[in-house]
Amino acid sequence: MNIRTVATAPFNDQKPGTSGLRKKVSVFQSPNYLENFVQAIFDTIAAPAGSTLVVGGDGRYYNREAIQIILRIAAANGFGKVLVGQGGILSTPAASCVIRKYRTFGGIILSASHNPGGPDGDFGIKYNTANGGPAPEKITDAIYARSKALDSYRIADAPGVALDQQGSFSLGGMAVEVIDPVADYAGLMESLFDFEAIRALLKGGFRMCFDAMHAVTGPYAKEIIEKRLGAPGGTVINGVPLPDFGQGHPDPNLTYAHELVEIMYGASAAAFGSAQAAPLSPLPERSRRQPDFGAASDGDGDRNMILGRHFFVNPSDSLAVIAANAALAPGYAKGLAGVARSMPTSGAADRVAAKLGIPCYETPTGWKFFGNLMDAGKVTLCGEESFGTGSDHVREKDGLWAVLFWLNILAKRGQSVEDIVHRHWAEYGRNFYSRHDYEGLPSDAANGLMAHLKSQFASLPGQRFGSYQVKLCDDFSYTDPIDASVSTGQGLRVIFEDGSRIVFRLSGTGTEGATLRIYLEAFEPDAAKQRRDAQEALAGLINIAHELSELKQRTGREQPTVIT
Ligand code: VG1
Ligand code: CO
Repeated sequence: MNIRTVATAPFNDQKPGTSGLRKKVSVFQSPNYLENFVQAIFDTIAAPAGSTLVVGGDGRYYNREAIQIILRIAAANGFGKVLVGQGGILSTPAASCVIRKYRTFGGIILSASHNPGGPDGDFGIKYNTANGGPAPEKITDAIYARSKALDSYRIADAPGVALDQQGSFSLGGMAVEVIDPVADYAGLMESLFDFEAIRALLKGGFRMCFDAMHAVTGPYAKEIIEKRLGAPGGTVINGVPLPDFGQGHPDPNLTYAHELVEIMYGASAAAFGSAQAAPLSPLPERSRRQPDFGAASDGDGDRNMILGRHFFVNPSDSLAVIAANAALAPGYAKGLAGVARSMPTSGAADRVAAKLGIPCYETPTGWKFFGNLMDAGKVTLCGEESFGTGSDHVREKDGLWAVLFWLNILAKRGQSVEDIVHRHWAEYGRNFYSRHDYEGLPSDAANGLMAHLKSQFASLPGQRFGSYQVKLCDDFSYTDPIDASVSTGQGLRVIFEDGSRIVFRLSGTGTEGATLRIYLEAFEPDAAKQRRDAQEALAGLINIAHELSELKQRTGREQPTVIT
């Protein structure tokens, strides 16, 4: 095999964010950009010669080209074998599953998740370790440091591998195995949930719709929901992964999954969710009677949105409902070791954990912080308010897993989605919750707003705003209970005497300007007051958030771009 060492100049902007390195496609296409980052990963992880790697992505534009480059660099860096999903496809949870099942050294996942794709869209790359989870900060920091010092990379001069055909191939002496991207994952799902009960539910007239948003979950959902569970053909919509996601924004929320929202809400959909809801098109034939259950997943298949008929399940509530009903699924019947949630996620899961007598951990935003807890056997379920739920079956959040968990619960309880959530609130109380995103802000304005908030922290405790009195404010910092690593600057918290909270954070996944996220939470124990609209219930906190942050003066915005 002919290996070339190519001289290169380091880039200074290859710092991984909340979930890997994400940039515009054009940035990744610029000479040596991808090559440098991949070499920085390989230099950092120092895999023994002959190690096996997993490579796959969400099918977005540049996925195939990037995989060919990565394969040639892997061959030149001494890897013995690479497992690649057919067509270059592996959803994020499926990649995690494959890394674990075949005990590989690690894996590279190509995705910018819910960010739009296409030549003008985003691309991303993320390294996962042998446990199947996103590399912890210790490693991503080291990759970044290496990327700033890199002066060459190694690449094999070899023709590309045909990715569309399963089988074993050779690339300059390194084995490349093109695998079925769905089979291992589907098998794992079948081992966790009561497929027979779900099959019976779907046979009995229960109707569902799954929106794959033209992204990676299409083939997975068709195999599992339509083929193995017997849902009628057409249950999965937008089920073919497209390089530009059909020019959509593959983010399963009320704003971007509007086709599903129209189906589930019918004509009243406009009243829900987004400040920017698209105008409704005439109802398609199939939505005359809305399905009982609706779900969507994101670009790389790790997020999920759960809907009932005319009903939205807040992701924080979804985690709590799954925790409370976990014993209904065979894979979780033996009980939960504990649960974990990201700091901005509502405390609904904490209440379930307290009742179950199990610990609940609060981590910074991003799935990489759950890995140590799961590896140590301290938690079984994890969740984030950003439509992410998962368990220790893999080390990534998992969209379809959450959908199947809900189907399992629905099959066993025989109640509607709405009923289950209402009963949950009546039992545990309701944590009213919402996140307001302000996208595309100038970075200076966003940083100034955060600094301004922080500057008030010393004087805020004790101050009253209407019925709310500030108890404490801080900049969230986390000490990992397993390896004692410390992560600072993870979000500004304003906590009130009654437990209500406002959290301010800047996104670490965007590629343009800054995105400010404002997370709002208020607890309502009184069942008679729980069925209000969340925005209405949180109106007081929203005003305080605007006042404290000088949002309008500093950004010129009054309305968020996305409300969830
Ligand atoms: C967002 C979410 C976070 C999630 C991350 C990756 O990060 O808030 O909860 O883990 O995306 O999800 P940020 O830094 O933009 O708030 V995914 O599905 O984009 O891999
Ligand atoms: Co994702």
